[in-house]
Amino acid sequence: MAHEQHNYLNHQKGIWSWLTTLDHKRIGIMYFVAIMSFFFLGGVFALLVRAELFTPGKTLFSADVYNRMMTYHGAIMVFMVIVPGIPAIFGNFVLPIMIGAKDVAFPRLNLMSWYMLMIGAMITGSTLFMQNVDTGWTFYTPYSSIKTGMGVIPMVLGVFIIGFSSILTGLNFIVTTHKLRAPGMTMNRIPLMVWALYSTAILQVLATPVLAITLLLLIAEKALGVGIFDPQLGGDPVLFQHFFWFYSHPAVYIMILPAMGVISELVATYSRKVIFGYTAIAYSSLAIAGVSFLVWGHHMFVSGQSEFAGILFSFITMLVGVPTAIKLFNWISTMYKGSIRLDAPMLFAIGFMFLFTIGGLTGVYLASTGMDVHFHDTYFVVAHFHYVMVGGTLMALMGALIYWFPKVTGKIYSDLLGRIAWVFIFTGFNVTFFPQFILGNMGMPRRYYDYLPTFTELNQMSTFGSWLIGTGFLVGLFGVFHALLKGKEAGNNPFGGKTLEWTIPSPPPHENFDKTPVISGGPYEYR
Ligand code: HEM
Ligand SMILES: [Cu+2]
Repeated sequence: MAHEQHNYLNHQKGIWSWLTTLDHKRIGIMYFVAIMSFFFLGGVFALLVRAELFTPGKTLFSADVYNRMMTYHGAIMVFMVIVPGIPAIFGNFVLPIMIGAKDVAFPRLNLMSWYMLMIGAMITGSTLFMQNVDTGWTFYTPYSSIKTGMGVIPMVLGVFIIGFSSILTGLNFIVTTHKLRAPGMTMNRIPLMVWALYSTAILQVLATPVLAITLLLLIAEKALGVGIFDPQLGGDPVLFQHFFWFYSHPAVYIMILPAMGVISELVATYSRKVIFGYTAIAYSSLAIAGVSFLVWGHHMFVSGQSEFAGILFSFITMLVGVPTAIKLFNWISTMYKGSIRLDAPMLFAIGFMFLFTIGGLTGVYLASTGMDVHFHDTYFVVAHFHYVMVGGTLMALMGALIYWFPKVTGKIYSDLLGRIAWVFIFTGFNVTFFPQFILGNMGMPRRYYDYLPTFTELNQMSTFGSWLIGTGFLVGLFGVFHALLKGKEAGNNPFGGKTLEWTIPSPPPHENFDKTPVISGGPYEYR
C-alpha cells in the first residue's frame, strides 16, 4: 500500500479534535452517532409498547409505565430522530460538497447546533428518572399544564432547546446554499437533494419558532400559573392545538422533504438516466413547503372549529397531493426504460415510494372531514403516520446510509447485508402497521393501554411485525461495523453517481476540493 491518503478523518487525531471540529463532515458523523443512539432508545421503547399490547389488559407493565414509555417513544422518535435525522447527518455531510463548497457558511454555528441537540436531549432524557412524564409527544393541554406532574417542564424545555438546534441548522443551510455555490452552479443546477434540504431549511426557520413559543407558554402556565390554555384561568386549550399543529404539520415536511431529496439522488444514480422533470421536482419541494403552512386545521376537525374552517382545511390539505404526486410521477418516469440496478439503496428507494404512497393515500381519507370523524384518534391515524414517517423517512435514511457510506468512510457497505436488512424492515413494517389500519377502522382508539378482546389477533400480528423491524435495523447496524472492519475499498465513485461528491476522493480531504470546481452543466448528465 502506498502512503496513507490525507483526508478529513486522519487530518487531526483524538477525541478532542472531534468535539471541537468545525468540519461539516465530522459534524455529520457526530450527528450520526448521537441520533443513532437516540434511535436505539426510541426503538427499545417502541418494542416495549408493542410488547405490552400483545394481550389485552396488563401484559408486562402498569398503565402508568405504559403511558410514559409511549410518551418517550414518540418524543424521542419525532424530535430527536426523524426531524433532525437526514438533514443533520447527511445534509451536513453532502450539502457543501454537492454545491462545490469547502464547508457550511457558519461552521461554528454548525458545531453549536450539535451541542444544542445534545444539551436538549440530556435535559429531556433526565426526565426519564422522574415519575410523571405521561402526556404523549403532543403535550396537549390542559392535561400537560394542570393535571400531570412537573416533569413536563424539563421535558418540554429540552425539546425547546432541540428546536433551536433545528432552526440554526436550517439557517446555516439557507445561507450556505445562497452564498457558497461554486462558479457556474446556478440554482437550477444544484442537485435535487440540495433543493430538498433548502426547502426544509425554510420550514425549520419559519415554523420551529412557533413550537418554541408554544412550549414556553406551556411552561409559563405550569410554573407560574399564567392563564393561557387552562379555562379555569381564562385560557383556551384549543389554542394550544392551533399553535402546536401550526408547527407540527410543517414539521412532517421537515421530516419528509429531505427523504424525498435522497430518493431523487438514488433514483437518478440507480436508473442511470437524466432525472425526468428536474425543475418540477425542485420547485415542488418549495410548493410543498409553502402549502404545508396552511393545513394544520386537519388535525382539529373534531375540536369544535367552524364547519367553514373544516371545509377549507380539508380542501387545502388535498392540494398537497399535487406536488407530491408530481415527484412520484417524475421518479417513475426517470426509472422508465432506465437501466435500473436493484442494489440495496434502490430497494430502499422503491420501498419508500410504495409505503409513502399508502401513507399519502390514507391521508386523503383523514383529510375528508366526514371520514375523519370516524377515524380520528384511532389506530388508523397511527398507521397513517407511521407509513409516511417510518415508511418514508426511515427507508430513505437507510438508503442514504448505504449510498453515501463509501464516500463517508472509504469503505463499501455490504450490499447483501443491506438487502437482508431491507427484507426484514420492509416486511416487518407492513406486518406491524397494516393491521393498524384495520384496527382503527374497527374502532380501536390510539394511545390506550387496554383494548377489547376482539382486537387481540391483529395486535399480536402488529407486535410480531415490530420484532421483524427490530431485527432489520440490527442487521443494518451490524452492516455498519462489518463495513468499517471488512468493507472493500470504495474508490472515488463506486456507484457511478454524477453529483460533485463523487468527483473527490473517498473519504474526502479536509477542505473537500483541491481547487474550486467550475460547473458547466446540470447535475445528472447520464445519457
Ligand atoms: C408528508 C408526510 C406526512 C407525514 C410525515 C404525516 C404525519 C402525520 C402525523 C404524525 C399525524 C398524527 C398526528 C397526531 O399525533 O395526532 C398525521 C395525521 C394526519 N395526517 Fe398526515 N402526514 C403526512 C402526509 C399527509 C398527507 C399527504 C395528508 C393528506 C392528504 C395527511 C393528512 C393527515 C390528517 C388529516 C391527519 C389527522 C388525522 C386525525 O388525527 O384524525 N397527512 N400525519
Ligand atoms: Cu398534518
